[in-house]
Formats: sequence, structure tokens, C-alpha cells
Amino acid sequence: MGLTLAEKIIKAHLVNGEMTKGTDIGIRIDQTLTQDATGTMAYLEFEAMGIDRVRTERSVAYIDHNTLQTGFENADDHRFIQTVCKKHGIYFSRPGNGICHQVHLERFGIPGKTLIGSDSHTPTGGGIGMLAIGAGGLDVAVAMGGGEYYITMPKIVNVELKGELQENVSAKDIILEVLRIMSVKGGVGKIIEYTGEGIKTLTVPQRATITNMGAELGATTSIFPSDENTLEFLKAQDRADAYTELKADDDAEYDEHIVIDLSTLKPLAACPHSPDAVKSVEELEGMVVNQVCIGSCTNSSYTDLMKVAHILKGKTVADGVSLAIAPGSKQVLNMLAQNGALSDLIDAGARILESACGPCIGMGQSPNSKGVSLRTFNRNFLGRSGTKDAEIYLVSPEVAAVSALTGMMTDPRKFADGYKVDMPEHFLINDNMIIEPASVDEMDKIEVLRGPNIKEFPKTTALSENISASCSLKVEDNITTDHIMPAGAKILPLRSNIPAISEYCFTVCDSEFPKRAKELGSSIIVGGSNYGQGSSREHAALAPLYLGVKAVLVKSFARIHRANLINAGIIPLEFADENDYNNIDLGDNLYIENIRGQIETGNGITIINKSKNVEIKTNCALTERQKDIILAGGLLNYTMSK
Ligand code: MIC
Ligand code: SF4
Repeated sequence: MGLTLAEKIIKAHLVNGEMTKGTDIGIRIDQTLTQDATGTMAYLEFEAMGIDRVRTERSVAYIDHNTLQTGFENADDHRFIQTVCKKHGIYFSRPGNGICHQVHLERFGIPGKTLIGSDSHTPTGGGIGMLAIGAGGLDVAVAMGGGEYYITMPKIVNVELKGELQENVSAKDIILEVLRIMSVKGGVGKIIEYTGEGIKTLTVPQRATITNMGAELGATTSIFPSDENTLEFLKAQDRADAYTELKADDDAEYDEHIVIDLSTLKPLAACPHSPDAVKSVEELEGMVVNQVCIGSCTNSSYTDLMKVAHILKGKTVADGVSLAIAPGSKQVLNMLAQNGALSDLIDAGARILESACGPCIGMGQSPNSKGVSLRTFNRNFLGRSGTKDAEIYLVSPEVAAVSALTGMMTDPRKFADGYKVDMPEHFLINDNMIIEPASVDEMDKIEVLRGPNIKEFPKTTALSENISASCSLKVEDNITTDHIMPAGAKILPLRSNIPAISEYCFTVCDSEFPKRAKELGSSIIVGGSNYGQGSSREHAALAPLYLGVKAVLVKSFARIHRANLINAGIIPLEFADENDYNNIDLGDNLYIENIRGQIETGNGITIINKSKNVEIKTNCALTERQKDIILAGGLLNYTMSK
């Protein structure tokens, strides 16, 4: 039987386990990336491991999230990351150089290599045929130290693309269609592999839009073959030597098969507050729009913005609309500047932002009260924009641009005029904003500079014999990491200060939670299905850890968050019978006897709800390695003991 492309890359990197679906495997990691909001923690963890020099082929740190700098915190963190990188062998992409995923695709991505990044949209690299996976900071720190990365051997879903997109229907509409079909939890435990005649019509930036937003499916990653379009892209980035042709075997077998006919696809939008609440733009047409934001790691490529510039050229943004545009990288912004397209954007009334995440993570540009905002981004979770009652719709750059002109949701096919953006033969290349690490001889001379906001990684102890805890919070299905550990301009600067950031934990759902959890001392959180979807932020595990949370008991977990809980030493439990969700209430006294023994035996864990006098059976499927991590009190303790 032949192999899928993902299986081929896994096979070439397998260091532990066997490629049996559903079992744990350890893979060798060639490249890592971090961004600044998760990076400070990742490098503190790397330092704690006491390894001098990264052992990957390439590790890169990007500054792109915390760029608002309303106080000293972000700038101090940037300086810490810059110096730590210089010392330990990591390339440093300076603020202003662009969003990690966009820049990594342009300058570092290599087909067939493995990449993990402390950001959930790392699968963007699947657009050039990398096996690129989002992970928690600790996993990235371990990989930088040469350790393997553990995942559950995923099922492989084949999405076969047929035909060609109509004018002004775009790659964003393809991934929105996949989200409509599969939902935000449909990808858990799966890799999405794109094949079919239709992929030949898609450029690397278009493919990267699709693999990027595959994160919203909950998938382990998404991947396209590496073919002539990949070569064309790499050549234009002066990196033709990075190219290898890669594709699935003709007789590869997939676990699921989905066919999408590109020629019949229509412009789509994800409605508030979930990326899978997809409707056609036709259905929403005429809805008044207050704000339009174009950018983010999903849709800020040169070709996306050239299309936007063409639509806006010579026109003016509607009276009631504020239009913000953040080009994805310095390369993109500078190319627009040199060919005059930037002038078209400015002239039409766009507010040009720096090349960074910006409004996507609530770093400015929050909409007005109850405002309708169309965004080319990938997430529209409640409150993420910074305005809790705003209505965020996720759309393509084409929908965004035409709607900015009309002031209402508009189908861009009405604006079709035959214009097609050509892929540039040469991108503008200048890597002067990427700082190389010091040589091995020089590294000892580098002093790592730490600001007062940088506090140590919370220390943990080995797991106790019994757990006596109260239910400190009960939440519903589809809780995102933006609920657990909100971001935004006010809270993000505290990412390197766990005691301070913990004060905001779960405050979107319940403003009393941090205080209550601290008072209880030892507690358990209860939740529904797909708990922890969204970001890779390990702060969504570290803050609960700091507040005394010992276990999280839910109907089901999202992949990265579950791994982060284990890494933090918090026990991830799933109801054996989902009806037992109704047998626990806020404040109930819960008791787990001989928790260490129950974990070691691996037959599930029984919780006694003393307040209701009932026994609740839970599943806790841990691999031997994960058991050891939990028993040791987290991955850092476990790694250091080895
Ligand atoms: C996001 O899009 O939610 C983020 C901000 O990029 C996160 C990382 C973080 O929380 O720092 C992600 O996607 O992993
Ligand atoms: Fe940045 Fe938004 Fe992409 Fe996250 S999703 S990396 S915040 S642009």
C-alpha cells in the first residue's frame, strides 16, 4: 500500500513508536519557530533545561504579536528574546519584519522538513509541503534542545480539489467551505492533505491561506504537495535550492475523502462567533459594516494585497467604514511601496498598520460597540477583537475590499473585471531585519537582558497521592483559549509574568474565577466538548496551574491544549459517560483517591463527588511518557530528571 505525503514525511522523521493510527509517535524536528507572546516563556524554559546551543537545523524567533508597546513590558521582552537568541543559536526576526508564518514561508520554509512552532497557525508551512505543527512553548523548547516531538499518529483526510475558482472567489472561501463541512472539531486527530487537479491552479500563498486556517478545524496540520508552483515560489524567493518534488503515492489510502469543486464555490463568510458558522456572502448581502480589517497570517500576502489595491484604486472607503490594512511582512509592504499599490491603498482611505498581528489578536483597532467588522483573519471568537459585543465576520480579501467601498456586505463577483494578480518573478529580498546568532566561540560573551516583568516559570512538584479539590468553574462546549486566557493589548504584555496574567484567567466567562480558585487552593475545572480549541498559548495551562487547578474534567479536548495541560502537570480527564457532566456543580467537593496509582494502572480515574454522594468515572488515556510527565509534575521536571 502506498503512502500519503504526510505519512512519508513522518516516516522519514520517526524516532519513536510505529505509524499505527491513534498511537503515540515521536518525530525529529528540523525547524522551530516562536513568536513573542509565547516566546519569552519558551526561551525561559529552554534556559531552564541548561542546553547551550539549539540542536535543530534552523530555529527562528519572531516579534509580531506584542508590538503596541504601551509600557516597558513588550520592549523588554523583545530585548530578552533578541539576546537569548543571539547566545543560543537562534535567528531573530526583528519587530517590523512581519508575521512569523508569513516570513517563515517566504524565507525559511523547506518542503519535506518538519517544523514546530509555539503558535497554532504554524501549519501555514504546509503550503510549501512542510509538516508544520503548532505546539506549546515547552514542546518547542524541548525540540530546540534536540528532543523529539510527540503526537498521536493522525488519520489522514484527503481533500480533493477539482476545477478552478471563479474570479473574485478565493482560497479563503476554500478553507471556509472545509470548515463548513468538517466543523471546528472535525479535524482533531487528523491531518488534512490536499490533492486533485484543482491544486495546480493555486499558488503557494493561496495554499498557505488554506493550511493556515486548517488550525481552526482542530487538525494536527494540513499539507499540500510540493510541485512546480512550489518551485516557482521558491525561485522567486531566491531559494530554488530548497525545492524537492513531493507528493503522495498514487495508491495512497486515506481515512476520509472530501471533494470540493472550485468552479461552483461562492464567496463565504464565517459568522459570529465561530470560524465554522459559515454562510454564503449572498445570504448576508446588504448587512451594514462598520469596520474592515485586512491582514493576519491568513491573508496578508503580496498577491492578496495587490488584489485589494486593485479593487480600491481610485475609490474611497464608505463613510461609515474604518478600513485597516496590515501587510504580512516587510517584503510585502515594501513591494507595495515600490510598485505604487501602497499609494492606492492610502489614497482610498486605508489606515496602514505595521506588518504584525495587530487587530487579529486585539492589539488595537477594536470595533465600536455592537460594531460589525469584516476581517480577513482566521478567528472570530467572542471578545477577541477587544469589543465584547462586536460581531466579527471572517471573509476573503476580495469580500473585505468591496464591502469597505460599499459600506455593506457585498458579493465581490459583482466587481469582477478580469484582473488577475501575477505571481512576481522575483520577490524583493532583503534579510536585513533578521539577526544571525553569535558563533559558538562568541556566545559566552553575550549577556541575556531581562526586564522586571519577566518572572520565572512556575515551579511544580511531583503529583500528590490523593487529590481533594473543589469544582472552581463549570463551562460549556467549545471553550477557546481566548476564554481561558484572554489576549489583547492590555493582557498580552503580561505573557512573561504568570502571577500577573493569572488575574485575567477565565474572566471572559466569570470575573470571580481567579479569586475563587486562589481561595479554594486546590480545584478542578469542568467543561464540555472541544475544550481549549484555538491558540497554542501554554498560558491557558500555566495560569490555571498557578491558581491551583489540579485537573480539568471535560467531554473532550482540543489537541494542543490537552498537550499543554499535560506539560504543565495538570491531569486531563474526560467523562466516561457524558451525562455525568450534570452530576457536578460549581463548588462541589471532589476527591480522587490514590491518583498516582490510578494513573499508573491506566484504567481510568474515579472521582468521588462528596457533595452529591456520587462516583464519576473518567477516562485519562495517557501514554507511558505522558504518565511519567504527570507524575513528575510537568514536562520541565520530567526533562530535567532525564
Ligand atoms: C492566536 O492567533 O490566537 C495567537 C495569538 O497567535 C496564538 C498564540 C498566542 O496566544 O500567543 C496561537 O494561535 O497559538
Ligand atoms: Fe498573529 Fe493572528 Fe496569525 Fe495568531 S492568527 S499568528 S495573532 S496574525
